[in-house]
Amino acid sequence: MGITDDFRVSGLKFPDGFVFGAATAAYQIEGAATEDGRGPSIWDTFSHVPGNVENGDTGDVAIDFYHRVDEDLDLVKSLGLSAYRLSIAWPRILPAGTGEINEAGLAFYEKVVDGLIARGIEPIVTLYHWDLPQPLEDRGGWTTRETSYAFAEYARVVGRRLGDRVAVWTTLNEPWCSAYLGYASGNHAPGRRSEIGALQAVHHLNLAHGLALIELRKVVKRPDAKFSVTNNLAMTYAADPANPEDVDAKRQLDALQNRAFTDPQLRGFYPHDLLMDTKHITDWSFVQDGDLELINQPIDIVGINYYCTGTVRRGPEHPTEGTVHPGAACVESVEQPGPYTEMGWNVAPQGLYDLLVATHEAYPEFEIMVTENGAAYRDELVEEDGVKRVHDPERVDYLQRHLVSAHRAIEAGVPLTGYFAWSLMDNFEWAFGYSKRFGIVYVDYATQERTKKDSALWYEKLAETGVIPEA
Ligand code: IFM
Repeated sequence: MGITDDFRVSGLKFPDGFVFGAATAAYQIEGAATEDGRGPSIWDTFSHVPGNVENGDTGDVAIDFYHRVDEDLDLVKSLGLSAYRLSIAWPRILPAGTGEINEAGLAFYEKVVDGLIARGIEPIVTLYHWDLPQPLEDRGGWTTRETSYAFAEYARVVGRRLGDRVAVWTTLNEPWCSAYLGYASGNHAPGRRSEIGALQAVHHLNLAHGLALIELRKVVKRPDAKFSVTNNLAMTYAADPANPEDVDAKRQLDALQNRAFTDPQLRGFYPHDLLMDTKHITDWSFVQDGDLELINQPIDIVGINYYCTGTVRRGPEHPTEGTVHPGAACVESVEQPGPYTEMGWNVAPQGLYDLLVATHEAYPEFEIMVTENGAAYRDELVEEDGVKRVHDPERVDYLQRHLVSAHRAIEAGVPLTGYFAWSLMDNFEWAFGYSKRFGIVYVDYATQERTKKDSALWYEKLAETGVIPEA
């Protein structure tokens, strides 16, 4: 599936009330890593180990959001966005992961949330976007159930403080990354390489999600608050749909990437094929009686982060030590047709449509939001007649095509109610450090000056009119 002009369309109108927002995450933007009582997270530890992050970059300062809240929220306001998706840093709230509460951390997020509300912007809060308190990792991290219970404690503390104001509570962001990149391939913090550890992490993240929802529902006071989880669901195709081996490779990856999360979260079971495909690694006895009922709590919104597609075929067995997916020894990825973004990810708007439709078909009762979508490109700041600008036509094109895709999904009956651009501003792109720019707003890392890129101006028009502008 290459790219065609089929998605280069303007003039389509989104339904009234459709949410146009932008997303960020705490460690990627805040900085102030040791200020006001914040404890260390696994990303502080990981990024300080030479060789883990490109250029030795860390989130110590990031884009200094911690000290620029008003300026940055004014920016969100000036873009006309009706919602802002942020994440809360667990180690700012409970520096040791459990126990003592850091009042300054709660006060900081209260300032952010109140600042949004004062500007007429809905706060959409994610509790876990990968910054696990280091003391919990030292006791086993996501390979132990203690971490799931610690997460519930943290959710209760935040929910008690902000539960009268937050519009949408999201438990986890992309547990696929936390489990497989964190514990199988080791590309992300905490940088472990253990197939069984990664599968334990899958389960304990799911358990954390359910336990947190139970606590949140006890303390959240805003009557119209909604509850959700965000998964980076993968849209994977079989290289040859007529070849049962390739179709089976796709099924296998779908179980590991998607259903390992959505089935327990939304249906209360682990897929039988997942358990069979991984039985040489574990008997899953870490799933205790009652866990699946705890995980399968009611939610309102299924959040989906989408960037690109994958295609797989059945291949010869390869070593799985250090690869991303435990138990997928005979699954081979096929190169995707371009164009590609700076991440090397293919631009595939049809994939977003297919994913939204497939998710809706599998889980029809849930409202869906695209909680992240966007692209990294090599942006350059230029000065024209004394005005700073960033011309990023490829990103405008990417956003237009994916919004057209989202619009088509709505027309096909998908209850899609919101779209969040990743990201509001350039920021710390995990193992890539500051080398990849995803923002619709450019950040000059030397001065921390923010400049709206052309894509921000384009998105602003969309937010204002609800109509997809010309690219
Ligand atoms: O930057 C990340 C974000 O933290 C999670 N989703 C994918 C983005 C781009 O890689």
